Amino acid sequence: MSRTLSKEAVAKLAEHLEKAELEAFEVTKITDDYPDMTMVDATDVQWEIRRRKEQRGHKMVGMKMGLTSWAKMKQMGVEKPCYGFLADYFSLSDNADVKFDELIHPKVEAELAFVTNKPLSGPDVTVEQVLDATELVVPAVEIIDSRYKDFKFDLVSVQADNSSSTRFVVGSHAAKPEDFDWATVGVVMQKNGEVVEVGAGAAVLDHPAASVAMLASMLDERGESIPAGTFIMTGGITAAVLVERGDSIVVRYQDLGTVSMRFV
Ligand code: OOG
Ligand code: MG
Repeated sequence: MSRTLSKEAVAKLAEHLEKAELEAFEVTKITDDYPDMTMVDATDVQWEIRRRKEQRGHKMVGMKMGLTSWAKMKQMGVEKPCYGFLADYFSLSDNADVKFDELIHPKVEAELAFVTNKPLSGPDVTVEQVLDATELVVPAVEIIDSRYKDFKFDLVSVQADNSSSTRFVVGSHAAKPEDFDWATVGVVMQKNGEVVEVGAGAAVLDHPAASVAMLASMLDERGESIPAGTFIMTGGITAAVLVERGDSIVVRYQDLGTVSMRFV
């Protein structure tokens, strides 16, 4: 797959999408104006958004995979995963008040996150290799907020928009990779006390560690890899749940505690 966008177009699209993120307004999906854009172009735009944040002094604190479960792919009408970066200010503490005004139309997702202790690189990383390179697995809830009108996009548009990344909350219970069978760990999401989604780790590519392996392979296409010490969110286990101001979310993880937040 090759590039179709000029450097100027990449810079312009990155500025456009980042402004929409920072000022919380929705935009039309960028493939409407650039129908020939490829995933390589989209990833160029995403890396340019990342460069802009780093230039302003933000630190990168991890990576995320998106659309790694059938529930999510079906919900969004997309058939392949995407990825994104996590900047320092995306991270909120457990029980946080999430400021609704800073967001457009947020949704929440129950995920598992892996923290690596060895580098992972190349197109053929296995689940076993990921587990061997994992220091900890932690429950994490992602708040996504597509900058696109009505949350409607294609894979190219969403990859350029840093895969809808906006905030995340990490739980306080961490486990060793060998402590649980990550495919069968259950999650229950409650909104305002009512169960709205349930699922298990295997919803993500049969095993959430497979999502880390897929990230290594997607990064490898650009000559990049996953360094030791990387925090990686592996993708929503269930469909994402739309929230409104005033909603409170609790996600219960089997034997791994809860992660909560309130939208204010
Ligand atoms: C894209 C991001 C999806 C996940 O965990 O599947 C994602 C979107 O649905 O807006 O983060
Ligand atoms: Mg997610």
